[in-house]
Order: sequence, then C-alpha cells, then structure tokens
Amino acid sequence: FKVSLVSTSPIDGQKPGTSGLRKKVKVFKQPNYLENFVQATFNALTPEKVKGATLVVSGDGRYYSKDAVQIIIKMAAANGVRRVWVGKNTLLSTPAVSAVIRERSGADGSKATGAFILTASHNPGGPTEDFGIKYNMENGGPAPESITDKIYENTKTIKEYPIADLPNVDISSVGVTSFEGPEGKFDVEVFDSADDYVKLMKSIFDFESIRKLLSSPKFTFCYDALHGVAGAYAHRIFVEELGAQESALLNCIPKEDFGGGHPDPNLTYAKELVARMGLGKSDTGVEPPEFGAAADGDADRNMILGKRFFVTPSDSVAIIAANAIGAIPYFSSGLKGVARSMPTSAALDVVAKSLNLKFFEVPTGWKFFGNLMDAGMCSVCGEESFGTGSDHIREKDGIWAVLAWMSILAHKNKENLDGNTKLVTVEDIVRQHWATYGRHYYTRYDYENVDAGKAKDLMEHLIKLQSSIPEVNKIVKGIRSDVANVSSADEFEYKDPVDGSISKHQGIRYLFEDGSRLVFRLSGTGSEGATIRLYIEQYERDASKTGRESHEALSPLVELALKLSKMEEFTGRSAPTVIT
Ligand code: VG1
Ligand code: CO
Repeated sequence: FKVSLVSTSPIDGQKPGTSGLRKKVKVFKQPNYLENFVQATFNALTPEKVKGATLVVSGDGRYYSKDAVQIIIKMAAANGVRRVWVGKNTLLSTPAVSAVIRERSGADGSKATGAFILTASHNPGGPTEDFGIKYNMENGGPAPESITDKIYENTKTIKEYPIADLPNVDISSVGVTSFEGPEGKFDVEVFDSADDYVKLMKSIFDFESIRKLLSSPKFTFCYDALHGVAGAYAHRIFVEELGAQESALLNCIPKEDFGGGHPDPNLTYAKELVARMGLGKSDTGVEPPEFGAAADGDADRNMILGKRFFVTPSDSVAIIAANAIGAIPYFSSGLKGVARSMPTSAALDVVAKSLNLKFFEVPTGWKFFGNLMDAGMCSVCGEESFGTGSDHIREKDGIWAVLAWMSILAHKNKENLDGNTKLVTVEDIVRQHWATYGRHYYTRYDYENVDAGKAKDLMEHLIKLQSSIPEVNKIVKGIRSDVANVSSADEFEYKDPVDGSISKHQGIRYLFEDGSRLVFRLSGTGSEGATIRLYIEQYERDASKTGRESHEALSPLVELALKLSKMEEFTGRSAPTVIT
C-alpha cells in the first residue's frame, strides 16, 4: 500500500473527558474529526508505542464503529503500526479490551501496547446519538491525564496526518489479512471477541460452584445487556459455561443503536429488568428471579438486583470487598487494598477499617485506580456510578461484578442448594452487611443537558459559600434545623500516591459532623450542554435504623442540598432528569 499525507486544521472541542472523547455521531462524521483525534493520539505516544507496535481497535459496536475502525486501521498502517487486532464485528467490551492488552499473545508472541476503544459507554447510540473514542495504555487502563492533556494539545496544533490506501478489511470473520507497505508488513487480525475474556474469568472464579448455584431449581437469574456488547459475552458465560437458561438473558443481542434505548444500567433505564425483578410492585403475579443484573453499552458497568430489591453500587463494592476472600479464589490470599471514587459512599471505608485494609479515595474515572493497582496497592475498587472491578484488569468490569455476586451467593448457599433450606438471598446479604457495618443511605440526582453557563454559575456559587463555614451553617440551620453542622467544605483535590501527580477541581464537597456528605460535580462524559451531579449520603450506625426507605431517610439532606445550591434558581429545573 501507499501512504499519503492529508492536510488538516485543528477542530475545537476535542478535549477528552472523564473517559475519552464523546460527541454526537454527526460531529464525528465531520471531515477530519476522527482522523485529527486519532493522529493527535499517535503523536502523544512515544515512537515505540506506534512504530512496529501491536494495537487493539474495537468497542461496543455502536453506530459508526464499522466506519471508524476502517479509518483507524488505515491510519495505523500509515503511522508504521505493525499489526491491528480487531474483535469480530468490532465487538470488544471495555473490560475485554483491557484483558486482551494484558493477556493476549499473537501467534508470534506479539503483545498489544495500547488500544483505541470505540464507545460512548452508557450514552445512547445511532445516527442522531453519541459516538466516542478513548485510548488505553499497555497496562490495559485508560490513558492518564498526562497523555490525555497531550492529546488535547496536539488537536489544537495538528496540520496533517498520514493515511494508507488500503481496501476496507473484512471484520466479520476471524482471520489475518496481510499487507505490504513502505515500512514493511502490516497485519489486521480479526479474533473472537469473547475467548480471552472468558479464559480470564475462569481463572478468577470457581465456575463449578457458580454452576451448581445456577442449576439449583431454587435459584433463578436474569441478565439484561440493554442491547450492549455485554450480550456477546453473556450467552457464552452464563448459558454455555454456567448452565443458565436461555430465557435468563434479556436484550442480549448487541445492536448499533441499543434498540433505541439508553444503555445505562440503572433503575430508570433498565426498565424491563426492573419490572421482571418486581421492584416497586408488591405482587407481579409471576415470582421474580432471585438475582438480576444489567450492563451498560460497553459492559463495564453493572447493576445488581435481588428479588424486589436494589443494591446501591456503593454498597455492592463494599459487600464484594467484605466477602471476597472466602468466596472468590482470585482473592484467596487476601486483598492488597481497596479504593473508591470520591463521590462513592463511605460504605467501603468502613469495611476497609474493620478488615484493616489499605484504603484510597480517588477522583471520578477509572484511570485513577490503575496506578494503585500497578503498584500492588489495590485489589478491589468501585464507583457509585455502577462501576465495580478489581486488579485482574485496569477497567471496571460489569460481568466480573455479576460473577463476584454469584460467587458470594454460591459460597453462602453451599449447604442450602438441596433440600428444603431457604436460600440466603441478595437482600439477606445486604441487610446483614448493614447490621454489621452500618448503612450509608445514598442517592444521586442528575440534571442532564443543563445550560453550561448556568451550571458553571451554580458551581461557582457553591465554591464561594465555602469560604466561611459559620456562614454556611447559618444558612443550613435556616433551611433544616434537623441536620448536623457542616464541619468542612472544599473542592476535592487528589495527589496520586504513586506518581505524585495532582488533580484539582474534582468536585465540591460539604462534609457534615455526623459523617453525612453533599457532593456536587459536573459530568465529564456528556456530549451536549452540562450535566450537574448531586450526590447525597448519610451514615446510620444504629442497626435498628438501617431499614428505612432511602428516600425518606435522605429527605432532609435532599431539601438542604437543593436550597443551598439554589438548584432551581440556577438551572430552571424543579426536578432531576435521573435519580439513582
Ligand atoms: C461518569 C461516572 C463515572 C464513570 C464515568 C465513565 O462520569 O460518573 O463514575 O467513571 O462516567 O463511565 P461523569 O464525569 O459523567 O460523572 V463509562 O461506563 O461512561 O465509561
Ligand atoms: Co461504560
């Protein structure tokens, strides 16, 4: 093939957010838009990560992925990349990409040193919806801020990019296509999307014990992939490997537009699963399954449900950490440490303290966990946004979280599968956890697609207030006399304990004397306007008071947060778009 240089000019707004660059498809389809970003990424890497390197390119299969993968293949060839690995039909979940970088070897022993992941995760897909791209490093994790900052700088000065005149490569069947270019050979290898990932899961969990649980008539299960890429793994793992019924799978055929839905596994968007699990209804006629779970578009998120019961993601990571050692073979020699993102509830902190584990609080976004894991300081981590994972890879992992819960259920029910003994349920496990460690009542309010200027004004108002705590407390008491005093308030700043890098402005915190917290952040994953996230948390140690309705327990703090921030005044919104 031949390489030609295309001249281009910088395009505004290519700053990667919490997890890569996410924009409307029509933005990505502008001339040179994707090309500029891809070249800016190549230019941000050291030469040996490009020339002669092996790169993975794949994603959640959303609309525009098939075009994007061909463009990236041609640019990779032109930049001197040796080979590109593509999951069949461009499908690889975000955790599977991480696993492929870390675990897969080519026939000649080659290893990948990076990946372009094509996804906008939980954002809807289709011609009028979102596309996204992010780069992951050789540890399998998202590029750190030092690299994403460089990418952004490069997008502001880019003048040209090289591209090869290759024909489109058939990515619908497994196999290698080889080309000869000016700098030698270039291969595109299409491989099975699930093989490497399934192998990794089998090395972590005791599949035999999970299989026994799933085959017990007392245990019923339902998994909703929301038409995301998790469907490509769910059949293989849950049905073929673990013996679940076909009928346990809901929306497990990956679709370019996620069937028109919003592939975000929460109580608002995973409607079908929520209905099947009987949440919000006392009697559905049919008995709901014992255990249910859902994934987002790129399968790194998870929602865990019991029968008529919701497990908050903050509780989920705490419960996995508390039970991992006995239930999951991968952790049999102990946990190196645990970590959560700042807005995630402190349920994990309590477990860490009681089990005497190293504990870290990092900014939102998975990239911050990677350094801790690489340094051997963290085994299990999670975010309130339905993200849970471990150091088996460097991304959060939706199916891993489901297998972790299945392992805990299998472990606790070892003796209960036969005969008439009642199973220990998801709800039992959570209530037992609250009785032992106390409960963190928790909720998140999202105000999506708010005017960006007004969102900024609200944040500035909240920062200004922080300059005088006595003044804040006067206002607080005027709004709700029944909440505790604010003890401190700040903008969260993180110093990475491994490389010393500092990340500022990571969310506004109001911390109360009784351990309650209010956190305000602007989302970094939206593609239009601004999204304000408000996180509300209250700790209850008294075991007799841990069974309240979350909504009711948190109502004083919710009222306070809305009035303190002047939410309606600034945004014109009397209610959030999503509550989780
Ligand atoms: C959101 C979540 C964050 C998560 C990120 C990527 O970011 O809050 O916890 O890591 O999405 O998840 P933000 O900046 O919008 O709050 V995913 O599944 O979209 O890769
Ligand atoms: Co995701």
